[in-house]
Amino acid sequence: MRGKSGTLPGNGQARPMTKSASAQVDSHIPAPGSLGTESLPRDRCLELHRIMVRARAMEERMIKMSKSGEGYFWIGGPGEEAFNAALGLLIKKGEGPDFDFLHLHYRNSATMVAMGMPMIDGIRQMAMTATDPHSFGRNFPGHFAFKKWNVTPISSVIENQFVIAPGTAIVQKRRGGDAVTIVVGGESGSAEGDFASCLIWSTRPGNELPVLMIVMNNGWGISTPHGSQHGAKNVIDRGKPFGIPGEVVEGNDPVASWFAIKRALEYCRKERRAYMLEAKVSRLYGHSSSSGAPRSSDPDCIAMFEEKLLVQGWLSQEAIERLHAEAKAEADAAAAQAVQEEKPHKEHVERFTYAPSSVDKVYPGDYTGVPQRIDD
Ligand SMILES: Cc1ncc(C[n+]2csc(CCOP(=O)(O)OP(=O)(O)O)c2C)c(N)n1
Repeated sequence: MRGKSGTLPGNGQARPMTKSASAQVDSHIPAPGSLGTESLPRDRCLELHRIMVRARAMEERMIKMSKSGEGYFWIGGPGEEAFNAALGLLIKKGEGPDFDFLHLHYRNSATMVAMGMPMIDGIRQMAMTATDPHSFGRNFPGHFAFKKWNVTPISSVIENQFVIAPGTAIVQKRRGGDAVTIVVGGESGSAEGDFASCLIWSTRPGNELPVLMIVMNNGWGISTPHGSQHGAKNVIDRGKPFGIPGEVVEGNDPVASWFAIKRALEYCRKERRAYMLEAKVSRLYGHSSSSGAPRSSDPDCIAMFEEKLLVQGWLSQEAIERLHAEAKAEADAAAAQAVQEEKPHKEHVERFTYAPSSVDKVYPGDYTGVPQRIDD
């Protein structure tokens, strides 16, 4: 089947193709370099594109909030949408050890959107509202925490997720099944000892763990170029002495990312061992609002994917513009609503500091004060 046209909700009419254009395209978009052996069909490509556009619109509205006083500090994921959208769709989503555990970093917004997070929930964190389901308005934006999907709290102290991840993977290994632990961080953070701890704990002989270690390589650690600090050619090379297979993927391409993530997850699910992925990505608005969040000249994964969708004839220029406008309107409406919502109260500051425990006598509940003396 060649150049199939049609509509998807919100995607508008596909552009009618000329004969010569239809001769050049197929019903799938191939991953670059795969010689067509790995390709995704139209509906999946349009789904990925729509997630990427909505995640970008959410983040751009949040950047605006950081400048307008509707929020303060901003950090987030523009430039990582292609890889993160694919990741979100490939996760075995749910709560508890039979589902994938996610130890994400602060640029994973498109993963959360792909998993089904409503835009307003990301924006609520930016607006610091009590209704923010991730931190009740008490953390930076992009610092998701969502128990129902095994999204463990994201920390702004970089890389500690890599030393926590083996913990959930140990539980999954003991339990059996095919659920895995996925841990994500930046390439600069991989210089931290926590990254080395993950390599060691994931590969102890006889105790190998189903951990997918993902390094999002945007080439920068705030203002320090990666190349000036790391002697290894690729970050994944650091897994080799531990017997961890790995792959470097063009993270700006959603199709290449899809197949690399799929391969990695299949390995971890089946072999119950660690795998490493390094995604080359862009950083489109600098490190954070602290550097003004200016738009960079890095390649834009959305624009690049749209060129392919146009060639396929799956979206017209008008349909693309309409999609962006719809996403922007959704983000604007979410921001307008979020800023009206309840703010946290001072008595909320220490809530949910500790999880309730049925076995801990000292801190049995959500501990928010000095423990009482226990008399046996
Ligand atoms: C333990 C720790 N050290 C330093 C910092 C300050 N810091 C915040 S982000 C960052 C750079 C992170 O770069 P990278 O890991 O490549 O991720 P990126 O932000 O580029 O996605 C640093 C050094 C921190 N938050 N935590």
